[in-house]
Amino acid sequence: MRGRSASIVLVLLLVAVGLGCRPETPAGRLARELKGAFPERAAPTGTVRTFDIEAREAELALIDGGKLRVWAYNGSVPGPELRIRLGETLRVRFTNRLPQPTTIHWHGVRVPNAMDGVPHVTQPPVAPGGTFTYEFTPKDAGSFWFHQHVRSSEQVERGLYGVLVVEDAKPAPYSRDVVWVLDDWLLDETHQIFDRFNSISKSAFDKSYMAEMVSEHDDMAGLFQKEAKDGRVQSIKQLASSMLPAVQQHQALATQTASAVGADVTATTSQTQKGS
Ligand SMILES: [Cu+2]
Repeated sequence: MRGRSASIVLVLLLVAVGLGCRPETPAGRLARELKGAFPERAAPTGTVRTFDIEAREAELALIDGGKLRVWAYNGSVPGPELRIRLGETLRVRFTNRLPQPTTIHWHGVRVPNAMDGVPHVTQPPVAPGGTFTYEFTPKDAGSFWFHQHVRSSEQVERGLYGVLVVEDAKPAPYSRDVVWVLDDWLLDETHQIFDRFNSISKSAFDKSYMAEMVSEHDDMAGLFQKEAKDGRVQSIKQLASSMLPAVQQHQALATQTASAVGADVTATTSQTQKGS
């Protein structure tokens, strides 16, 4: 009997030693170090702040008297400033009046997953004419921004972003709180937004992803060739010659991948053949 209990004690000891010696993973270390640094859950006071946001095309008056066509939340760029207090629940009744699907992402805000606005992952994209209600109680005070999350290189560039300020539950006294949002526009010769958004990610959420990729590499290759031929700018010439092989390699890879996934690249590949 005595031998048996001794061996049980020994086994327990070995288990304890084994647990203690297991090396800590980086994620485990982070979790331990940050424990208690941020509230794990929101503490809703029960007050709900409701905002209506509509994404639609709009025109902004420019200081030179011109009009800039943009896509905007509630007709302004940046969009509305949403201001709530910590503990209050934000409810945004969103309507999409754009010609493209879209979502809203709450940048840097710890939201429930379903409110994160990642199309096809946490919610279906909001189709043109569709609506979606975002509702969450922030866990942290702070100044955040929100923006769309579909074809971002186009939709952010066209103006779809705004500010969310979550004030402390008892804000420190101040005379004035001013929010600045800085951005720049890339305009074309007609003084409108340059509408070649030039990113493969812009079409990541529709079926044209691979086709776009092929076409964009085609554009880049063509541009480099043209600039190099014109010889207008020496540095562009050098850039063109150094980058062209890489661009062509990517173009070939994109074409292969596109045909492997069955993307429709007939239009763009025929251009490629014509151009080269
Ligand atoms: Cu973001």
